Amino acid sequence: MGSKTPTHDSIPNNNGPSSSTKLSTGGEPRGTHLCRDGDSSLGDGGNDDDDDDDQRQVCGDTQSLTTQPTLTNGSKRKKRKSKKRKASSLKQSCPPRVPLSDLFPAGQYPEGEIQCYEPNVDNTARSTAEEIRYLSRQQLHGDSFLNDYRKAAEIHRQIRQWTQESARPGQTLTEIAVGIEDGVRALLDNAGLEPGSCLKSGLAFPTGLALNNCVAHYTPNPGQKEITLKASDVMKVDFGVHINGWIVDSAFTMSFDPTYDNLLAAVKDATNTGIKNAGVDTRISDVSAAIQEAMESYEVAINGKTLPVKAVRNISGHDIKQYQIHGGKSIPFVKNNDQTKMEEGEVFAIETFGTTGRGYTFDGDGVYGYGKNPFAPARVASPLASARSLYRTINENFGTIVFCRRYLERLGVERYLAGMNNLVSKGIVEMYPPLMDVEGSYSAQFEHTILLREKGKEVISRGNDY
Ligand SMILES: [Co+2]
Repeated sequence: MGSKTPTHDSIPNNNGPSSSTKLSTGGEPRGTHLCRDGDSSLGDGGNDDDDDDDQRQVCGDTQSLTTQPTLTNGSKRKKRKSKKRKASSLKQSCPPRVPLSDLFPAGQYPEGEIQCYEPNVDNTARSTAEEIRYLSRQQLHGDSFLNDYRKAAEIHRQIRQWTQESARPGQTLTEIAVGIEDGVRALLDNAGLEPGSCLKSGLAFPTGLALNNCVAHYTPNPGQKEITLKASDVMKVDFGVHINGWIVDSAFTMSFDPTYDNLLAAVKDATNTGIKNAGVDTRISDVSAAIQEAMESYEVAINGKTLPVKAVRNISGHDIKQYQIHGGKSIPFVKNNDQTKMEEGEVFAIETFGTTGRGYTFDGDGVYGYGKNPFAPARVASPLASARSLYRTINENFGTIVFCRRYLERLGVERYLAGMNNLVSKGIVEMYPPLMDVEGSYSAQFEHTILLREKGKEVISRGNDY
């Protein structure tokens, strides 16, 4: 999930030179794969059959940035789960419904990609204030914290792999979103229907399925006109998994037409460049500049017209705090003078958005989701009974986790719109609208969550796909 940033009017609109050397990377994931089992990473390696080796993808693999991640092209054979397999060689089902704790009976989840900090980074000199903040983030060294975080990341990998294989033109966005959400809940082994259970684990924000010139923050709402995915659409898929409020925020882009391969490649490159440049004591402005340079070295030809890929100016990457998707630090995708540094123990969502449009978003019609203001009082004094009861529901089930109307309605909440509008008007709940670029433009997004650990950064959501 991206965060909106203040305007940087002083930033020159530099589209950068085009590069023909980068045109080969390409546009994965484009979803050319059949749904299959035998695709999850396994606690024991799971080499029980040899006839499906050609189609196995181990999600937990670490991935070098210099290697182009490629998903294996699926063969048309569809495997069925064999009953004679031992419990320890259990495979993820299709659609994914096997709890992750069953796939990893030892309870240890795979680590993400570990990247060393750049050697020129001096992370010995910490100011006193930074030191104090660092000590308050000691949880990054706790075993259960890290293991839970890795579990959420593995769930993200398995669900997105299934999404890349199964999401197809002709499906409605509701089908795709609900498929992702049902999968996440099943793998967490938490349906999230009991009071308070969504706070233990669950979806960390509304599943984003933003098409084309809708850059970010679109999710289908109940009772509204269905959108059907088309073969010409560029779809950003942005979903989050949390355990105990610690959020894996990761996103990718799907297209079904090679026209957009360069757009996707530009944004994937920009995000990986941001990850590479992130580090303890790194100035955020340096990360932003590197991101912009990578992104704007690409161009894309659409309908015979060559267009520069622009970095979107008013959305940012962000740090993540417990139960808080946007912790307060922003990483723009364009050059800036922010002297803020990244610090040890922090968690960042490194994401970038590129567009063929203006590169500046405006609010679209409708609602993406709602999030409680972290500084809101425990109780509200509203004359509206529906606002008071809705606020109790929000506190009990979401706290400061951003949610959408579908998440509310599956809890059985009805007739909440007047109450919600009341809470929004009081500033107790923030409403998030869709973020749009100009009509006819196309945009893409890639995003990973990284942990700035003592010895290196862990790209916890890294997979074979991106
Ligand atoms: Co995000």
